[in-house]
Amino acid sequence: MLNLVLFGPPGAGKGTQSQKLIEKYGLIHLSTGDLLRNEIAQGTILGLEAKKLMDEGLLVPDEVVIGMISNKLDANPQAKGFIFDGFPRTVAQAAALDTLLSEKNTAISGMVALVVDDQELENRLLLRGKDSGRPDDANPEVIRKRINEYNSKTAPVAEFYKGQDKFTSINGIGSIEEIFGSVSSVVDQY
Ligand code: B4P
Repeated sequence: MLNLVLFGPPGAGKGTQSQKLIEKYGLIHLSTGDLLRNEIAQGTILGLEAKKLMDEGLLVPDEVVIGMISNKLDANPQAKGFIFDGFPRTVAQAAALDTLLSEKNTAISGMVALVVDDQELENRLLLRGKDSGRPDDANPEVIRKRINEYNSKTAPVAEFYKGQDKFTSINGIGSIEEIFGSVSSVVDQY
């Protein structure tokens, strides 16, 4: 199986590149952000709890997102592989993902990190906020909080995969096609 973790700060292009990768490699896209927004749209209790945190730019609790990913892995037993987009976002989530995959006799093939500077991230998210309707994209203060959450809780996840020799970083600034070319050349080596 090909199991890819697409990594990077908010607005780095994870969702954008995932759409192209699922077409090219026939993988299942698991975005915890999309799964949470789906819960919010359906008005579930989980969604109501998550919304408070997401609107403030904070991460939702590990057990919530780990449970969602576990359900999705179980629901797709025939998958050729998965793209994990926006997950894992903490070292605890990364360790839980290793356990879930090893129970299915598989493992992460590699992590590709998209590197983008903070000013570019803020510009992209504010631009998307004009028509996304996402409260967490609308306010520069919330965007900075998301970037701070990334730096304190999510950035250490890169060390986790470096320790397993599964980490590659690429430049996330440039055209979407150029970046897709760089990501694909890494994935082709898995
Ligand atoms: P996510 O939905 O994962 O959102 P994101 O970090 O903003 O990244 P996204 O994938 O949407 O953006 P992209 O970079 O593609 O998370 C939202 C919230 O959910 C989190 O803050 C957290 O509260 C919660 N959450 C999610 N997962 C969690 C977890 N595992 N644990 C705890 N909490 C969790 O694109 C951004 C913009 O850039 C787009 O407008 C795009 O068009 C543009 N763009 C992309 N590539 C570009 C390029 N090359 N040049 C110019 N613009 C580009």
